Amino acid sequence: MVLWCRRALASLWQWGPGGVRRPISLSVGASGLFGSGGSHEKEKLSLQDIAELIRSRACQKVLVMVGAGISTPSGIPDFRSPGSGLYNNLQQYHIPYPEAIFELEFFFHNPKPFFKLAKELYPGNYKPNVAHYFLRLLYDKGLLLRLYTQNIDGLERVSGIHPSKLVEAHGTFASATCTVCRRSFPGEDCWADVMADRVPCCPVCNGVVKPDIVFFGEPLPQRFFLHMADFPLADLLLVLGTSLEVEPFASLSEAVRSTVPRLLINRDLVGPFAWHPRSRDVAQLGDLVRSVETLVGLLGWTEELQALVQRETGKLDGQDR
Ligand code: CNA
Repeated sequence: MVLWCRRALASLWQWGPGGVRRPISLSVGASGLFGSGGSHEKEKLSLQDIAELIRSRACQKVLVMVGAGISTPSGIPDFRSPGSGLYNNLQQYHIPYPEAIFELEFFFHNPKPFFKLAKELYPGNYKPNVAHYFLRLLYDKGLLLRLYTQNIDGLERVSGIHPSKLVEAHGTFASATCTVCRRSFPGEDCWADVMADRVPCCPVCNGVVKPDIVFFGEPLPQRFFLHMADFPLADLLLVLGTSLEVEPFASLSEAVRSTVPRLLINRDLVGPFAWHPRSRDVAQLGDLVRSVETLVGLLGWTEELQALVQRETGKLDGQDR
């Protein structure tokens, strides 16, 4: 299973209605192609219903899929947000087209643009925000079946979610591999070079050492295959901050059973929520932090979340000093 981007399809929706919008909640599943959910078929859910399913523990196997949009409130630009996204700000990298920065062929031709971006995204530069800590609360309460992330910033780990509950589907900076002799290195071995704007090289064969970030055309990590066990088990799917344009990750959102409620928290309606809606889909559109705070309010977890954010941010600030 290799990584690829729906570039052709992407153009159909990625520049949809933009700008700042108030969060709104929609039931999007009028006639789901995959929504053969028997008695659930006509039942429309709201954000409040989703909160009640979690709060009452009617749903205890919550799967979460996230993308770059959960980290923009931490200050890390996503790919596709018009204006602020990396794809609109790549002039500084001198690349022929945006995806080139994550393409192997281009990397072998010129690895410098990727390492310039890597320097920006390297773990340690940013802190988790309320969205990460909301997911941490799900984990603390024993409700998180697994968190599938496309992000390479490592903020899910930093928020305190145990790695066994994570699938870092697009890889990690925690390790790196020589592109010539395939020797593996701890990620921190590259750190000094990346920070000094040098391309890290293998001490044995002098090949370029690439952090284990999955590029387009590369296979996904073995842990990605956990989806085959996880998705049939899930009783609720939360999808946060992703355009659902990168495959095979995007298609996971269709791998839960057709009766399982799916909640999208994102600025825009994306992926199957737009073009394969199911009857039990809910979309909370608008600013992600406000949407998460609304959900957390409905759950009655606001004070707990605030205390967690304060405690964990304090710990991280202490490490900075
Ligand atoms: P994307 O395609 O850029 O989509 C992000 C989505 O989040 C878009 O639909 C945005 O509208 C939405 N969004 C962004 N900020 C907010 C906000 N504040 N409130 C509400 N919605 C918001 O990113 P995807 O993750 O879908 O694409 C997958 C790529 C992006 C993966 O391969 C990642 O490795 C890659 N990426 C990761 C990071 C990171 O690790 N933080 C940063 C940039 C890109």
